[in-house]
Amino acid sequence: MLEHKKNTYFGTQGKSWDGTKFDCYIVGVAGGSGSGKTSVSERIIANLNVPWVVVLSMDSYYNVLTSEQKIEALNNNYNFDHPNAFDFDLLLENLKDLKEGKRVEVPIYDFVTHSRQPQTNTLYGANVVIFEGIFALYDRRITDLMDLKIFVDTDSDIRLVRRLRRDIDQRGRDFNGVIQQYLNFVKPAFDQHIQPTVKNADVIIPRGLENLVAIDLITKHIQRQLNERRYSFRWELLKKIDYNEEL
Ligand code: UZR
Ligand code: MG
Repeated sequence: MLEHKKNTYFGTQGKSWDGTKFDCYIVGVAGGSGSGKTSVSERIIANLNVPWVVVLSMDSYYNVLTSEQKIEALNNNYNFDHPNAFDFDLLLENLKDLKEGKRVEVPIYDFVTHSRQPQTNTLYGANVVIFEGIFALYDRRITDLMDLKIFVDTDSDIRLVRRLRRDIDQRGRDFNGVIQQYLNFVKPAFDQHIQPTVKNADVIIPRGLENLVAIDLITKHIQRQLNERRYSFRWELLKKIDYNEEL
């Protein structure tokens, strides 16, 4: 039960307190690998004075690989930075449901086996969903669902240094492997497919997490829009939820 509780986020399905249609506020955060998307998203959440804000990561929506693709991946020859590597249809379905406050089962991608784990993360009723990933602003069907579209614009040398550190420290890769992958896939994908999505953004954040002014402005904007939609009611709603009963 505790396990279940950990992965479940509550709300009332599809309805607000007065029975009107629930409308979740969706923020998209795009940018190259290592640009600071995750950190910016977490900072926005920390600054927002709103309950039930969740981050949804594009990493959850990697396609399950075939056995041939798994061999390519093992040899650093599979392109995880290409739009084809992602399941945009499932992502669209999940975001549409979240927008309406419906329950969704978010896949858990296992980067070791390159498949989806049997368990999922159950998510529903969030007031704000921050969707972050390299292709967050790539698919028009998905950007159409967003209330605010952000592109984190960080210098490529900084991104490369971060990527090197992260892959070596946290992902068990070696220096040459990271460089090979960066030059073969990460950099070309950024230039061809990711950087051009900057034109779909409402706001561009130079320097990522460092840019406290931009993050502060963005947070205030979201807060104001939520207040205009009378989101304060959700505080009341939350008080009424009895977690144990819901389980
Ligand atoms: P971001 N990635 C991993 O290497 N391992 C994971 O478990 C999840 C993602 C890589 C992915 C892509 N490519 O380049 C990048 N590979 O992370 C996107 N291989 O994630 O935006 O956080 O950098
Ligand atoms: Mg990240």
